[in-house]
Amino acid sequence: MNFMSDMDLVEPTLGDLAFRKDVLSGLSQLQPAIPPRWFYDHRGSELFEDITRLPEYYPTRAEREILHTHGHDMARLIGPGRTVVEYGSGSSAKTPLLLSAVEPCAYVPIDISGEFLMESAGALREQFPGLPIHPVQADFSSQVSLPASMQPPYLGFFPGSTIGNLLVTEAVDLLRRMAKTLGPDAMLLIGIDRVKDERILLPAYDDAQGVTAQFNLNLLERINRDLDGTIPLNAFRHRARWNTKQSRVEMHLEAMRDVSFKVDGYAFKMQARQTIHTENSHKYDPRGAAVLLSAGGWLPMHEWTDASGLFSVFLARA
Ligand code: AVJ
Repeated sequence: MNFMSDMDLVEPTLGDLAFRKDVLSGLSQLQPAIPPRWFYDHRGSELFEDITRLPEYYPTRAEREILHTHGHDMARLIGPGRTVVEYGSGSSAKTPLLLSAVEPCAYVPIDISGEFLMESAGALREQFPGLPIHPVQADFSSQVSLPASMQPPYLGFFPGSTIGNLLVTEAVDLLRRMAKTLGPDAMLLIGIDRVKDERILLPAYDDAQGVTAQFNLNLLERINRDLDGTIPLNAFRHRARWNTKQSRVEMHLEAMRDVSFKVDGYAFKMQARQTIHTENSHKYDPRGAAVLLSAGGWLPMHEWTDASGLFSVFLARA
């Protein structure tokens, strides 16, 4: 059944226009590429939650272990009474660990997915009654303004190695924007995934159950649904590769045959084995991470790691 609702008459939102622009320009490049932030529609956010529970996907477990084991140590260095500003909070699964350790005076989760933001804010309000929570729906690829009622000093929280999605130059820009938003007395607690053996890295992005493949392919479903696309999903397969020179895991969607399709009325052609590059996940060794933070305007104070040394959490000050 297909009813015409008021929604059909509404103008496309800024988000829709940005998606259209990123997809049409991305598919027109010599190496087709679509930025990874478009993975996270409702289905994509659910699939990412599933990824975090996979045996091969170590980052979430390792970071939780770090926050759990060293929470008190972190709280001692951070001190009580800061307003915690979480970037890309998603389902905020790690947030309770932080909030119960640092005694914040308020919590500001920032995410592009309004739906997930409201859901998780609701859950946290129950768990932390009395803590003011002010969700902000925003894309932190541009400058974010904090709600006027929020008071410094701030603690930026950027877990999950989300920073790894960005090229080094973009990561430096984002860190500088954070420093500007959070002010001179701010601190930043940031999760950064480490360089390690390919035999651990690759399965984390190409799991046996094929959940990461579904997550990657869901982007094509989203294009077909939201941008009037005709991409044959069965012509593409998920690929993960380790790019040593650029120290990153790349995800691609590889055409298994010559394929033509339309998106929003525009025709595209790809040859067999050509790929759409959908994600970079940069990995840093401890010195690389410290240099990145410094270039972004943050002075590293402390690094914690899990027992297996897979993942790092850094505390830095502005
Ligand atoms: C959410 C960006 C940290 O790069 O590890 C997981 C996303 N992609 N599996 C990552 C992701 C494929 C994840 N980040």
